[in-house]
Amino acid sequence: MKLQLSVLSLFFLLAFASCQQGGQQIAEEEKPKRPNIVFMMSDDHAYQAISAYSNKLIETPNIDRIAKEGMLFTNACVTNSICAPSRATILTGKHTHIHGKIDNRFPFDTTQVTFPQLLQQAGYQTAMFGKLHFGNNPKGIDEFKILPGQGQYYNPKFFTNTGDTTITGYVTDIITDLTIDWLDNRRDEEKPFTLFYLHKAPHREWLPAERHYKEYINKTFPEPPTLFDDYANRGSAAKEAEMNLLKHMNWAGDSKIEPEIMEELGIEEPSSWGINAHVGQMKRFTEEQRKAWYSVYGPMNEEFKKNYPNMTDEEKMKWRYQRYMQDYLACIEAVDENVGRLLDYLEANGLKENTLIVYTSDQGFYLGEHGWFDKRFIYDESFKTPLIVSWPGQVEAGSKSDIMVQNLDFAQTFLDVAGVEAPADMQGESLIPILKGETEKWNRDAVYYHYYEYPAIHMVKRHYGIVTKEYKLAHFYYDVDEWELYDRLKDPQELNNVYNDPAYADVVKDLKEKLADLRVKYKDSEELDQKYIDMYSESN
Ligand code: SGN
Ligand code: CA
Repeated sequence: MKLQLSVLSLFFLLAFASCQQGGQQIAEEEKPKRPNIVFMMSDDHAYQAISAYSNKLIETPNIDRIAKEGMLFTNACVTNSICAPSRATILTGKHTHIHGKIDNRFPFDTTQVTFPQLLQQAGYQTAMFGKLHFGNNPKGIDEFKILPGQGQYYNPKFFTNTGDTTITGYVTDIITDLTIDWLDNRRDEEKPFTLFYLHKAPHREWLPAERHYKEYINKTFPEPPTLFDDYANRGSAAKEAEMNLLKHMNWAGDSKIEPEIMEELGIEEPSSWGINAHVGQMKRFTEEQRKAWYSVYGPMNEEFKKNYPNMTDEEKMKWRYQRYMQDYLACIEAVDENVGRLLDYLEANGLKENTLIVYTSDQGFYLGEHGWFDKRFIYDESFKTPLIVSWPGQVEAGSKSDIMVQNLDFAQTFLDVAGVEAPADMQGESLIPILKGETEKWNRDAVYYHYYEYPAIHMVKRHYGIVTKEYKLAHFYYDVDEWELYDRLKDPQELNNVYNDPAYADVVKDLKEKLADLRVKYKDSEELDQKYIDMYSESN
């Protein structure tokens, strides 16, 4: 009898257990899987060079795929248009005066919380490949392979969790290989993931992949209407900035003119490192890579040598613009091809449905507008940044938003996607309401900007400002005290500073108040401006 009972109870026990298990299984299947996040960012990728924004310069069919499947932001911008500060803002969700990485040189206080740490703690698998340029290794990342500092285009070195490694080949292709290798071999299928796919290209000195040399060196691109800007009707900052294609771009380092030819022609490099950068680059090449380079860039040099003595300044400027665009856009071509490779991988492996994909840059860039290259200014081409986001089933395919969003908002957006509560001291807003078309939940209509790195390379003066869809008000300080106001709707090229125009007196008054409020809201102040000036002088 005893035995009979225990057999019976064992039977019930087993039946109960299996029933329980089945229930749990159903519950788990029903529980929606947390979305993956793929954050793609290129360095210095101007929105003018993405065909989803404008196809005047280049077709980028693969980056455009993200726009076709998701949302294109036409008014996305940064808080401080320079690399490392922007990256620190993205990771911390804070303005640069709060996280303290105000420029490329200041160190980042690594005790601060960055969003990957929070995602990792919440059970996300995290990985990062490419250019971080942050001064430190990332925290909260399970596996990383990042370029030291600015990184190299050819045969680059990488820092990894386990030591250094140098890989032969072209950086944009290698970063993609590393990314796909991780997805293929070390992704934990049990966990959602956050993947950082970070290109060095198209950062200066714009070295294309070998396969694009020939095609691009023969191309001619339309000139921007402000290529010969004389900076009239603006303040001293635009006039004094050292970003002019003719005057400040390096002939060897940037335009790829051989130092011997420069010497023969009596051309001097505007900055001392230009020649070294070029010579160093040529030395990095393998014998085969060097041959391929000279087979295309050699004849270009010969042609230049022949023509230069008879060129007017205007012709030189035009030539430099074309030379610049040929290399810059060839770099983008490789980025686009590789974005396509990664998207194909995600698609082929069923990883697109439940994944939020972002394509962005660490800031905008001048492609000859105002006669410039580089960034830094609050003016549109550097202030605005490309931002394209897809998330199947959540974001309407082919949608657009002109809401003023910032890189400040990324951290909270990703935490929101993952269902993780953002720390209260983050200063952005989750973009999820905008992405889901619930724009009535969004009420920010002005953004704050503050640039610091001065005096330094490119000599763009310190300034802060407020930007709305209609206006831009900026205060340049430190060695000047100048205000500029632009009417963004009437003067999209920002050629006329109307700060002193009586017709705009009310606008100025109103924006100055709003700017003061923003400085309070984001905890910026004259004391902080001064503190950063003092710290800067001490570090020099
Ligand atoms: C380098 C570049 C500059 C560029 C900064 C910052 N010169 O110094 O043109 O503005 O980086 O760029 S280079 O000749 O050394 O390339 S950032 O993207 O890292 O902020
Ligand atoms: Ca950059």
